[in-house]
Amino acid sequence: ISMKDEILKRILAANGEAVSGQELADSLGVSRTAVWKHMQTLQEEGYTFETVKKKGYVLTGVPNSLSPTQIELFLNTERFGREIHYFDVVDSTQTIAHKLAQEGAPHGTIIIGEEQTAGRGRMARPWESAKGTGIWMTIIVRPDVTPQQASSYTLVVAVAVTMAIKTLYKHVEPAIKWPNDLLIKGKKCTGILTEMQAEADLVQALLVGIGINANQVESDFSPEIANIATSLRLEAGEEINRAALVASILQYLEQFTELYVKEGFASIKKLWEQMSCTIGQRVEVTTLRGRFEGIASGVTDEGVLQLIQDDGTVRTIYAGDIKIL
Ligand code: BTX
Repeated sequence: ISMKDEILKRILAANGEAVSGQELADSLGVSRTAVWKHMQTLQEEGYTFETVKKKGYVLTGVPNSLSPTQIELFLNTERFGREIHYFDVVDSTQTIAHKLAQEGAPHGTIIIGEEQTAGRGRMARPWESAKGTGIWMTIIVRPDVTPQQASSYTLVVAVAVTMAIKTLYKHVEPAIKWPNDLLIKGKKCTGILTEMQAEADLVQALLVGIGINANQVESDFSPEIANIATSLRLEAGEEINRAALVASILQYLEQFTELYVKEGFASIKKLWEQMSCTIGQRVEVTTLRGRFEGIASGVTDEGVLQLIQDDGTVRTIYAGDIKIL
């Protein structure tokens, strides 16, 4: 931890009380001028301070940034988010995650970009990732499961993100659209993309991409998605603290991942079904094999969607896109 971060930690720990520059200098073994220079840098990063005469610095504002320092302020996990790779601009956090995972990055490593120039969804569809507005993050997860079992992990992630949003923003009600979207009042606020590095029967790593529209206003979305997308800020009516949300997601995801590895998706299925807006609905499913219509009746213990077609037969859907009719 750098001297600047150490100073920041102490000021944050003071919880709104003044911290004297002289005391900082003495206890850290540096000069007053050095402390003052670090304070300047912190201000350039977006922290704001008030100087109280004879008392010292009082923190009055933190930047809405996803820098490791910001996230660590809120982080309560053991392994998730304990290694953070943070970038201003990336093509896609997925690409970086693939490379880091191959190089042996530990379970729980996260990659965050303030902006993605080539953010992607499933089937190489583009994912809009404007600068500083959203959470564009990939988590490297190394669960002890088979590649076959891993296909339901996306649903586990959806539950964790939903829990985090509901905990921090009580009036926002996201609903999960099978398999990988969170909708608020029918509009998409979150997309999840899970990719895998595996050998025959062993998962090396899951690369869990999470894209959350946090602080966009309507004019931030391109015309292509303006009618189908929303942001948490638009729904909650307040500025979203992205670092706090990231920390909360990581905490829920760490818990649910442990449960999922021990007891399988079945242990999370009830929660998933409660949070889903898909089950019980008439839907149209587009898969690589064709288009099917029917009632989405539930998911199996493996996370596979069950569709009751009009002739009464049940079709199992492993992958596809759903339109709620
Ligand atoms: P998806 O294939 O389900 O959804 C992609 C579709 O969603 C697009 O075709 C477009 O219609 C719509 N869309 C694009 N951008 C947005 C947006 N910002 N908000 C709402 N709708 C949008 C969903 O794929 C999975 C997305 C994962 C994104 C994360 S971000 C971090 C990581 N890095 C990366 O490149 N992808 C993941």
